[in-house]
Amino acid sequence: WACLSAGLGAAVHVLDDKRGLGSEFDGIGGLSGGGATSRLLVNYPEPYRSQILDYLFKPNFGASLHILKVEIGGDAQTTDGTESSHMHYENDENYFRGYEWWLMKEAKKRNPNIKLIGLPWAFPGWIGCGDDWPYTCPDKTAYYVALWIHGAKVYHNLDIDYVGIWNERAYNKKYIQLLRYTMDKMGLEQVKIIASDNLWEPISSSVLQDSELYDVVNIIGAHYPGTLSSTNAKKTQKKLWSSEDYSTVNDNVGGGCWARILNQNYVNGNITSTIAWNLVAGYYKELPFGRDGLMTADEPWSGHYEVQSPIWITAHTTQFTQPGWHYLKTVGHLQKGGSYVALTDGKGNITIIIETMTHDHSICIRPTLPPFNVSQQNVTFMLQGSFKHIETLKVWHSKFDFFKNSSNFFTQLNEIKLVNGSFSLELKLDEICTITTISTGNRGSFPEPPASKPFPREYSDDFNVETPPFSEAPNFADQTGVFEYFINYQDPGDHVFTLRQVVTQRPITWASDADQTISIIGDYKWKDLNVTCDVLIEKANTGGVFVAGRVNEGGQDVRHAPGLFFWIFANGKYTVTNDLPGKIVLASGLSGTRAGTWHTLTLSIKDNSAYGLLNGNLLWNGVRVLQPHNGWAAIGTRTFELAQFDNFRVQAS
Ligand code: 147
Ligand code: CA
Repeated sequence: WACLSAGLGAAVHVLDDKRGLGSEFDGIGGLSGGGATSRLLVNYPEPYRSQILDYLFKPNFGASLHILKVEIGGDAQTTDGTESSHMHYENDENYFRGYEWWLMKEAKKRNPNIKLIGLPWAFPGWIGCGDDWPYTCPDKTAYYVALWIHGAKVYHNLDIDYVGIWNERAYNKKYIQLLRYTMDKMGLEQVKIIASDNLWEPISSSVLQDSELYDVVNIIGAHYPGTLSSTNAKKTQKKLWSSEDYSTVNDNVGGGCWARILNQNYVNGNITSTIAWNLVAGYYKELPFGRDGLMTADEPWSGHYEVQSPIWITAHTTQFTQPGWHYLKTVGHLQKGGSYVALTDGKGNITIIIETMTHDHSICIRPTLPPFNVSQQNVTFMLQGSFKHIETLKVWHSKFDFFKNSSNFFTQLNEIKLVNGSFSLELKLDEICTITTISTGNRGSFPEPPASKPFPREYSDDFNVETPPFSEAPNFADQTGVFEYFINYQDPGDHVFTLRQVVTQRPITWASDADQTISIIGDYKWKDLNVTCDVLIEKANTGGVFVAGRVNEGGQDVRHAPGLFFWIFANGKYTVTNDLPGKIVLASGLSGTRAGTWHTLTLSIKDNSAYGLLNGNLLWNGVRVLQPHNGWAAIGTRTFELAQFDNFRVQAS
């Protein structure tokens, strides 16, 4: 069927290195963060967690990624959750928060050559010197980012290769210069700067107009370029990267999108690296951009994960090329649609990747895909220059089938024997072929993972972990603020180990974080449930905490999340509200609650009625809940304030 040798009458494409090579190839990557996209991955039981990591990073196994890009956590909401900063406060430094350090180490364990990139989406509030802006005190911001890179080396022996400026937000010349200066002073001269992780403009014209800026920007990174780059971008002669791309549901159209842009970003845009948002969909599916990862791992409670087509599409390029290879000058479009690229290591190896994705089967989330046609065709490739005497080539093949469920991904076909340096192919629609001298290609596999299961209906956590592997408790997905394991050394015994909300000032945000903090957990489909939690308000007089059910929105939409929220305050009052902002009050009254003492809150919702207990006694009853009908359970605080939570328990029916 596929990639079969074809007869005469085929269009001829010459692959030649005699007149020099094209651009240097910089690799294919995945992005963890922007934000909290790997949140649920980290708590998978073994062996499943290692299997997922193997599918992503292990050379000659699955996606075998060349690049891992991570968010430099800024304590703020960055699409699907918040990621922790290494400096919550100005005098605070901790390089063991969150999971990106762990992820980078797992990637490096599998592939010591993987390139690492860090990029901030948000910053802790103190960075702004009183302004909601990271460039008021650019020296602070530069020092903060350089410390993250330095900490990666000192505490984790991780060499960060590239750093960005501020995801899809403003850049600032003085800041970029200061970042370069600060990194150099700290011995981080080898770290290259990507700017500006937005569009090709205005960074390209800035760099062209300003020789000082030109000198400190190493790579122009643009997002979702639709395979094109601008005239100015090319004029800079800098490397051009699609430093964030894809963001498409990982079904087969998502795989088709990825196949098309991996080739055509170079063919059309001279773009030499493409990075997928996101690496792995490890967040509750109902959060924004659900399943927009190269694969899915969002059920640590069952161990179930899914390896979708984008993993195997990635393998078509990554297993047969490396950063540092060069594209040939002879790449392009096929006569009847589709594209081909060819790359070489400069030592005689060649890898050719061909895709014939049709329009409707390769639509990405953005930008709009202009119409084009692809039809079945015969093509001939003629190898010249260093490749003239190659006798056989390996063939790896994928075929998308959108009609019957018979897609076929990343299978090895019979070798091609070249005749006078030529070979011909009969190309069908929606196919990917890799034709290569590299013989290490391999389709890795593991036994089927466990079946998918919903989040357990009965779930509890006492947070009694002396040396937790991560700073966050499993399955809690922070949506505003940061919730960390905490030890009360002074406590007589009941609440030594707790979970504490630690962000005390509104961050310099990337999304519209709520004015309250909130961490969600459980199953979005939950309707009727009891949530119980011991809570400690730490902020005297004005502090407050809540437990909630049916929390119906999260991620970058969390600010106005509907749900049923049971609040107690340090001023001795309680409220029951239908929303996180607390604008829709369903009940209120006196509770006698105060800061500095533990209280137990219980929220019970059944059908369209709810009641609340304080320390086991009925506080309010018969509150009518007309909507929402379902959602996650949650805990949180009234403002950016310290508070603790213990003995969390949920029973859903
Ligand atoms: C990107 C962000 O950088 C990611 O963190 C994630 O939110 C991703 C989801 O698709 O989107 O931000 C974009 C938001 C809007 C556009 C492009 C990127 N847009 O409208 O073109
Ligand atoms: Ca405890």
